[in-house]
Amino acid sequence: MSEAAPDGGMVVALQANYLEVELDAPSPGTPARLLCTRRTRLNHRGAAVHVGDRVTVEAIDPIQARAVVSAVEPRSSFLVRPPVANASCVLVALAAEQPAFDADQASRFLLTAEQTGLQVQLVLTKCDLLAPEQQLALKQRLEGWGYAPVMVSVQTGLGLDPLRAVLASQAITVLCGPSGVGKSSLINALLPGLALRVGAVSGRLQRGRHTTRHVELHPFSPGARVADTPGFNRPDLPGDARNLEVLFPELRDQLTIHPCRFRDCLHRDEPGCGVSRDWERYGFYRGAVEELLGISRPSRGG
Ligand SMILES: Nc1nc2c(ncn2[C@@H]2O[C@H](COP(=O)(O)OP(=O)(O)OP(=O)(O)O)[C@@H](O)[C@H]2O)c(=O)[nH]1
Ligand SMILES: [Mg+2]
Ligand SMILES: [Zn+2]
Repeated sequence: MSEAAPDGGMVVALQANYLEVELDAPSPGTPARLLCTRRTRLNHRGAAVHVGDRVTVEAIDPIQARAVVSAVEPRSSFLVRPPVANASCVLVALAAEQPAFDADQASRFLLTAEQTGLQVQLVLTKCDLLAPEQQLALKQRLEGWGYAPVMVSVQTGLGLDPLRAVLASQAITVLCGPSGVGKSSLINALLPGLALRVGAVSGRLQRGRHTTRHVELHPFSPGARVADTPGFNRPDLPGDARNLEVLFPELRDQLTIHPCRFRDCLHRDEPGCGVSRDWERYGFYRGAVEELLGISRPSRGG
């Protein structure tokens, strides 16, 4: 990181047209958090500014706690949805129950997270709602997907210490997942005193109510922040069928041991394909490839 300057900071939240920026090293008398607009030049370039972006601010008004963002530094990573820049670790939160575990939805969240190229940690929430043998079965199932899920419950405190250790070791951890799985509840448990709003799940499908509306970074410990994000239910598949294989840890592992004959193999029925069909997400993988090929086929007359 560059040396702390009085005008360097990080975008910690977006509110309508304003950016909330936390200064690295505020001068005496300047509040640490400033409500900022952006220079028209930045708007014109169409350069969107996102939570997690490192920025330079000018025209600081210490009394009103206002300033203007004049420059955005290049990003080291970007999570597309929810949009978070410069995260170093992505926690994908999925409920063990309420809402019930949904493998298709889970995979879509995991693919979006894997696309960042960052460390992806799976977190299974509300484990207090499952009997110990059901917890174990779900854990083993996800190990088959190439993940080592942290099993958590804010009711019993299960798994909170390992998560604290993850958060403390990362500059920016982003917590994403479907609505109602307990992301805000988890951050509240990890950061007592924060009191983020949480909402009960409802209906036959026990869906969340989209309680969190904005991405926001919260300070966890010195140099470490955690982003709470709004839940949503069905992330899009990442854009390119050819790049899908690297987003499945269990497929990556197979390919390291038995590479296919052709480098552009899509592991469907190509000659010399060495990929086994005997893994839980093979059907999902194949469906995703076909969906993406269908979408990317040029439309007639278009
Ligand atoms: N039994 C149980 N319920 C939990 C747990 N964690 C959260 N909940 C409940 O789950 C519901 C949803 O929690 P939230 O924290 O609002 O969920 P969220 O993921 O932030 O939802 P969005 O903001 O809509 O994306 C609330 O009723 C919580 O009390 C848990 O560990 N066990
Ligand atoms: Mg929330
Ligand atoms: Zn293959």
